[in-house]
Amino acid sequence: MKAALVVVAVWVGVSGVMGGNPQVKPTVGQVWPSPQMQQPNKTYVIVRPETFKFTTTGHDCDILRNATQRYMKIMFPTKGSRRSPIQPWSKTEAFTGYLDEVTINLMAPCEEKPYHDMDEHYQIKIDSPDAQGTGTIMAQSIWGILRGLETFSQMLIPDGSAFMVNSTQIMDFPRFGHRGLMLDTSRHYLPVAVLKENLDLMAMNKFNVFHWHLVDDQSFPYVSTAFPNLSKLGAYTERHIYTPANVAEIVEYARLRGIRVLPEFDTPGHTQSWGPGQPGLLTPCYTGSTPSGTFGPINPINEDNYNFLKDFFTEVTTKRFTDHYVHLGGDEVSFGCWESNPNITAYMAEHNITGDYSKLEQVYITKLLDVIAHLPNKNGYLVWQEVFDNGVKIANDTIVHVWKGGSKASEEMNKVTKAGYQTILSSCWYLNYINYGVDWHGYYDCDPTDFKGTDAQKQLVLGGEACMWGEYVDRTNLIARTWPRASVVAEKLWSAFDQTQSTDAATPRLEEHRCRLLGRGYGVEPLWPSFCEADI
Ligand code: CP6
Repeated sequence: MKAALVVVAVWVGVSGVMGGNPQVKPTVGQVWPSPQMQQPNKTYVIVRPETFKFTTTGHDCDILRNATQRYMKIMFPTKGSRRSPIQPWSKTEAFTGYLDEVTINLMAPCEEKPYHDMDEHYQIKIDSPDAQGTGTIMAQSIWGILRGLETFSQMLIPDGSAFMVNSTQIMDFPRFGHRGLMLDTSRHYLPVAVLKENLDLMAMNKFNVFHWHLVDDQSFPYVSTAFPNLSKLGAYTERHIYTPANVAEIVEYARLRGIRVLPEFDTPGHTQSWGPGQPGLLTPCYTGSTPSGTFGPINPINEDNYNFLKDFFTEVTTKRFTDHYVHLGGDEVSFGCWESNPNITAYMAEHNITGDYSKLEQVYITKLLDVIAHLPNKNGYLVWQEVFDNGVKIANDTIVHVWKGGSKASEEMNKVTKAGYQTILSSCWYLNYINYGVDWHGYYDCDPTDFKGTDAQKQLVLGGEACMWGEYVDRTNLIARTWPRASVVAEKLWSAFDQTQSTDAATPRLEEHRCRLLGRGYGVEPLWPSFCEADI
């Protein structure tokens, strides 16, 4: 990482064009999210779909072969739209040759799966010393190559039956290591095909974490082999589920795109759907001295529950999901049911915490974290901010997920990092809120390091996530409501701080990006009154 940054600094010094006016026309061929450094050139090369190919000179692997095949189809679709630029192409530009081959140079062996803080640097050089253009995508890691391929695919400017590409140099890397998108598959079931479509779009926006909020109060679609009743009795139907094969399919689809799958199993609140399949798990609520038949959060005083959680999370982290991290939730625990239960009242008296229900929540979380600390794979974990807010003792390397406060989350970011915890931000990126009118400026004006704090504190900010909660979203509107609004967050998390300060500058590029995604066949919604050739 360090070495690469030194190279980068020298390179900026030479080019000195960074942060130039991103509104230069045409916007077609400009890359979203904006590369850290790009040196445009006056000359262009021509790419002919019939003759173009990717070759590899460095290391090779399944991820790379899959990616080059995928990008050939993305760049040169056999059916579907081949669109002309939004802005008329100026024929005065200089064409200096044909680019028939882009060489992919992966300089170190492939890594098997994506992980937090993986290297995503890459460089692209397009040149035309003579009539034959040359192109290379270079990186130290397969993840950088994937990002570079996406960038290259966006540089193609449709022109009749061929494409033009600027003879440019790009040196690029992400500003933040954690660039996530959260989807909720409990409020509404999302078919595997839609989740894959969403992963395609994530890759096209250089997101690298799919945070999968799998289960919640409304349904339990996740199939556990150790506890099959959870989904048998907790899913909407026996078809609205994610089998082990489905999960493997999603994890693999994401891996091939350099995307981690971060599963969330939110407890002790938001667990109504767990109840039917696991008797004794939830707290029985009482009316007076008799059980009312309704249930509350996980029952923290039933010791059997911790054995269940140990077996459940062992399966999740060893058999289904491959990421080092798991998200443990811990948000929005309501205390009413605990208050009504006489056994809980007695327990609290015994432990000298009478009346202090956040202390009881702490008892639960502390024991859960003890379970997690002893998992076979020694997984890391994230929690929603309440766990920190309520003063629960959490491990030093816990990642605190800040989601409250809308655009005023800076005080919380300050507190969390002052306490020495790593953090990711979502507060200002709740995509489930929608407005009439242009509603992405707020996402673009939000910055995860925009809080009072020392440099050391800012170093603890790993990035952020856009969240799409599922109460009003199912397969019919997921893609349109999420995209291209999530693209705005993607650029904030990838591109340099100085490049992402102006919504005006972003506007024509975002418009072009939306049209590009539409042209690739995704039902992404418009941002304002606009025209996109791919519309018809
Ligand atoms: N479900 C869970 C939710 C929300 C949260 N957790 C939520 C809260 C406020 C808004 C949207 C979603 N639906 N489990 C909060 C993290 Cl505005």
